[in-house]
Amino acid sequence: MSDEPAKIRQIINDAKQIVIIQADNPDADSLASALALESILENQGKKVSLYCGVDLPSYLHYLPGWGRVLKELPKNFDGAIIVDTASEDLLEQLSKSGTKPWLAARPVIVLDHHASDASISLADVIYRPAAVATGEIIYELADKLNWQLDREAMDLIAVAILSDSLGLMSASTTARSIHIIAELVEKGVKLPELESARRETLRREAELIHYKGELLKRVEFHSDERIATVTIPWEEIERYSPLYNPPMLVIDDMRLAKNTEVAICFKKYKASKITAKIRSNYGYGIADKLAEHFGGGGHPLAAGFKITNGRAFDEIKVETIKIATKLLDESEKEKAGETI
Ligand SMILES: [Mn+2]
Repeated sequence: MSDEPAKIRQIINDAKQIVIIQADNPDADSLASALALESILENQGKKVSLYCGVDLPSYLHYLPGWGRVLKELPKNFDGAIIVDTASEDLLEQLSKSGTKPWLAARPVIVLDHHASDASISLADVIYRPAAVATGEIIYELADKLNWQLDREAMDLIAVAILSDSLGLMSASTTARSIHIIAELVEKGVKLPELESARRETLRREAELIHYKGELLKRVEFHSDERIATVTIPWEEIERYSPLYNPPMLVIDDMRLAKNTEVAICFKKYKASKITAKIRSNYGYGIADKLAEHFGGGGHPLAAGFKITNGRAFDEIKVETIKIATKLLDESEKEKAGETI
């Protein structure tokens, strides 16, 4: 057994009250992983609480148990597990609320599957094996550490894996991810039930249907239509974000245009904060390099960056398109080279 699982076992064995922490960008993998761990550890007689510094988006409310996630870090715990991130930037709310020192004083485990060098300084164990989802890591850990999985935990792990792997179709899905889903089905998980619950989440408030149309009308194409951009101003972030994250309404449609390989959604916040969400089509994986140019990061097909140094939006946008064009040119040249 590599070192980390043994250390994780030790910390869990010694702890009586464990808090499970999600980053400030919760998604189906982080929430389902947190709830699966809650079920697993409670069955071991632990007292478990769940924390996330921001409100869980309403599209996650189909997962039973989301309502137990607290927005304030509970005071009493003697062990913590941070799921689905190893980046301190994504735990800003803990810093803001002044509760971060509580973590520094207790053993902290990080379970994450994102390829990055980020590391949380206050973590005692960072366990980051190659996996398509944090749910996959929990399944493998349960096997190594002899944790019992009940049906609830198995359902949640399946939800986590299927969500982050885009239904087992993403680039980082491995044969092992598919095997795990097969094993879960053998043990009684019913995928059609999970899928029907998830499909309920695709239903949107009626006003979002109109808003999506507005956003699609505002999409701009650049560099021979290879790049599509859309910009979401603060008023729209404020109005629609509680219902749904605006870029996610359109980013996949944007790169369905025939010549488009990269879609970029800018968000303009108050106080000159700007964020960009980048999605590349398969075969044109430049998203991470584009994000890194601006100090951000991610995967080749999905990445993002944040600007807070007051640079003007128009300048950022022009530079983004310029760098994206250069990266696409390079990747096309590489491909041409390969076929010679
Ligand atoms: Mn994840």
